[in-house]
Amino acid sequence: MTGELSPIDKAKFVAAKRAVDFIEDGMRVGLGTGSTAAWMVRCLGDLVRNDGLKIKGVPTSTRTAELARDVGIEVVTLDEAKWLDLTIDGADEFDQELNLIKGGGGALLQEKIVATASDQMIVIADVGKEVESLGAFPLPIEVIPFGWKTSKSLAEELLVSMDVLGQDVTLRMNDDKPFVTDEGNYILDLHLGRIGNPHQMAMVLNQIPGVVENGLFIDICDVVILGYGDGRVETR
Ligand code: ABF
Repeated sequence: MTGELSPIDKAKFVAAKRAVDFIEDGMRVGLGTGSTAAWMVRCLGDLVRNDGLKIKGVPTSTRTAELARDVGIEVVTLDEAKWLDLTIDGADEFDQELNLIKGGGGALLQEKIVATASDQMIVIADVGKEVESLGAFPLPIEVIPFGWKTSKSLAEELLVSMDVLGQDVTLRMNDDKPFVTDEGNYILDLHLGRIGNPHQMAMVLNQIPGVVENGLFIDICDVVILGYGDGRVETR
């Protein structure tokens, strides 16, 4: 499955492989999105096909649903599963308190709903995702297409009122068109540099009319499994 991997892919793979050790027979498991989560889905598929592991997977995107089915995982909706034992997902950044920025892949809304409906959330990441403070990675917010320019202006005003300097808000594009999420929404990326108070930021952003959700995951992640390019794995 792995062949000769680049150091970054090896880091993602070893973190993913360690994370599937936490999955037990009969569990209902949230399946994250992104290249690291894709390794986890492939590793889990191996366990299902080769070791007869029986689980139900709840994917966080159409991409992950397709991959999960391809590798033999039984896919159910969150409403069918009702509650999950465990979610394993990637992240764009995590800090010492295990707060996260997610949504670089555009699936933050389903990812947050699924992670919140889980007894435990494990994040798998390569070592480059660990930061002292969140914000170097642009913070995504998902907005409904209606009036998105107004939502963008309100987000800009909010950042000024919070004394966030050097802020810049951009509409995420895909070729020449706005990027559209699985829910048919747009993504605004907030280029903040540093987020001084992630708790406050997460709360106030969701007060803007038109904002469906933001990519700050506060007090949701329980464990981070960190992979290194030389194959080492650490837990935070
Ligand atoms: C998902 O995939 C997202 O929340 C995050 O934006 C992204 C991480 O991607 P990768 O694992 O490819 O770095 O987990």
